[in-house]
Amino acid sequence: MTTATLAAPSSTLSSANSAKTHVLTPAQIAAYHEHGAVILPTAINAEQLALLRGSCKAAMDETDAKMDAEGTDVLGLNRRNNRYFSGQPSLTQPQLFDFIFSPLMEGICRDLLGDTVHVFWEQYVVKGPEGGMHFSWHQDSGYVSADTQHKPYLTCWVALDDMFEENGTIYVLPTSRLGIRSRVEHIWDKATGDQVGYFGNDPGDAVICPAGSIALFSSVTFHRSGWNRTPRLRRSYLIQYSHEPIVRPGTGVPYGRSEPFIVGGQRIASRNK
Ligand SMILES: O=C(O)CCC(=O)C(=O)O
Repeated sequence: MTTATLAAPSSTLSSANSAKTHVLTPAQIAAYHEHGAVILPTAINAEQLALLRGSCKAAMDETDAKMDAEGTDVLGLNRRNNRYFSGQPSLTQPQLFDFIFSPLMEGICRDLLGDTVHVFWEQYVVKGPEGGMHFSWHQDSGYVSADTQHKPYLTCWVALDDMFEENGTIYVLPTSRLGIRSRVEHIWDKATGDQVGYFGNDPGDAVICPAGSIALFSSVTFHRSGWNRTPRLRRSYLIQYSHEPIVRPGTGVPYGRSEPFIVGGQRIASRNK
């Protein structure tokens, strides 16, 4: 499968931002279940793109401040001026709720997860210019401990810049090609801090798309991203929605966050700015 076959005709998204129910076509929903991923080109509008871009710098500054406080340039997956994973930015920048709980995201969640949906995680992923580091092959579920039972959840990866191989876009390995549809054990790479779960030769399908596109993939779909070899930042924003609260075994403590969004088919308007 190529990126072209993962992609939806853009015309199908023309009314996405006002959709109350279906955002995806039946063919896109089927593709998601068959391949573990589907791409919606130019799915968000200019206002939403500006909103997401607008908060990105502040999120990076927060990550820098955490590194400052710990007197380090490497914190978890973060490397100063090089690679940023700025987690849960909406908790300090509530304007992001407008996007997280937007009709567009509601429609996507209804189409792919059904009538019970929780916000599980969100983050900016930024690669610095001229060498922003790659990110290793993984399933997002590989970052959830093996003893935490959970149904595969949904990652919505929003391209905030035009994405291509030179600036370190993501590569997706369709589940239909790999034949793996459940979490596998990952190995921690001490040098990068990454969890790594695939060691084969398949390079995956590069997601080459304009800013504002969304790649939707399951938490058991393998993906990676490349180096940024351009002189500009490469920014993405991702939100993960789960079927259920995902909690640390024996503690009741959520792994990420567990905010009800849709419960029993009813949208819970729980977050206002
Ligand atoms: O490089 C990216 O934008 C993707 C990062 C990623 O794969 C992840 O956060 O799970």
